[in-house]
Amino acid sequence: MKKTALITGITGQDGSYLAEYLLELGYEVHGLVRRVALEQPEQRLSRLQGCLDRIHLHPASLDSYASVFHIFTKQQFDECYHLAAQSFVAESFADGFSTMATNINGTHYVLAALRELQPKCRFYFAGSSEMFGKVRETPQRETTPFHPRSPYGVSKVAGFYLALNYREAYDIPCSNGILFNHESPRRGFEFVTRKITDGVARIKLGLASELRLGNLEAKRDWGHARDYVQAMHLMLQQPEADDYVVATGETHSVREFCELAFGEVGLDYRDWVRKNDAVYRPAEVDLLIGDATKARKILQWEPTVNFVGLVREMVRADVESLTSQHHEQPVALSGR
Ligand code: NDP
Ligand code: GDR
Repeated sequence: MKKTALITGITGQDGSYLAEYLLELGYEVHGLVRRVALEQPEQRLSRLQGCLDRIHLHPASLDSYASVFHIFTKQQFDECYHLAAQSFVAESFADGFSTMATNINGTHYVLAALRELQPKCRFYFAGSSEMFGKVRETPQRETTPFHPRSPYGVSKVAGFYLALNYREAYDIPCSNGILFNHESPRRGFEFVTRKITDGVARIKLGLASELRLGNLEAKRDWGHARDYVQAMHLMLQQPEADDYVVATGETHSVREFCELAFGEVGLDYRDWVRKNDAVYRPAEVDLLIGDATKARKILQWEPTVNFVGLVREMVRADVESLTSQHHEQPVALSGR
């Protein structure tokens, strides 16, 4: 029988890849979207262009329990992937209150509605390596204690424990993914990887003369979003709900990302990257590297894109997209 899934945050990077993946698997796919997205589909539904005619969208907001509850009264779901969140860590320092409201209350609303109306529906919570923050051990795994370093991190720890509590108290099949950074050509422009690859493309095409960044020494375990949404799906196929770290097990600095990305178009990042003190964070997460042994063993999950492949795909996509907007001739890359 055809399975039915609800994705909150379907308009985001992960939501769009997950929607495509579930469609490929034969699912009926539904998405929770803010009403404004339906009014401005070209901008706000741009990541869903490839599958818009095959999915069902429901207007709602994580700020309103009634709107979330209403979706579960209209349609039965086998699986619910709760991806919607204020996901930008830096913004959570600027406005911790709205980040907490969206990420904690929003998660609680979805769980409460499920408990009331569809307690058998499998639930995925988008937990994050930011929960480890000031890391207590390296690499980080499911048993590593949390020490979040931002309002965003705190909100994800709360969401994680809400999901766990609904599993233990009400027997709702809730699984937590603890996903390390994952990127793609669909990454939002404010995140450092996309800011770099977009900056590289602009500089290469003569549209910008510098790229202003903050902490180049921060280290992250970067994977590809397409691989990571498959892990989300695998988690909800297990007989028992559980929590899993999803990571590549490799860590690289923002500086290394710059070096590779600029190198991809034959440039030296040291000639173009300038320091911007304004984007340093009040509390930084210096180093993240995940141990995904449990996911590899139980879910049989493996990442397929490595660091070099990820950087290359993102740079090429940005060069191509800006070239088609600004130039008629294709731009030669470094030839590597
Ligand atoms: P994005 O920022 O790309 O997408 C966030 C989504 O949440 C968007 O669809 C956005 O909708 C939606 N959203 C935000 N606020 C609300 C609201 N009030 N009501 C309804 N929808 C809302 O995030 P990603 O796809 O990168 O990440 C998906 C999830 O995974 C997030 O929860 C994130 O915190 C978490 N995560 C991400 C990681 C990563 O590296 N990408 C790593 C670990 C966890 P709109 O388009 O309308 O703004
Ligand atoms: P992160 O991603 O905070 O890890 O959260 P981001 O790309 O924003 O930052 C990564 C690291 O780069 C440093 N940095 C900069 N960051 C940004 N955004 N802009 C800059 O100019 C810049 N210069 C240096 C940051 O200080 C940081 O150390 C992402 C989000 O997707 C979360 O939702 C998710 O939970 C985590 O990844 C895992």
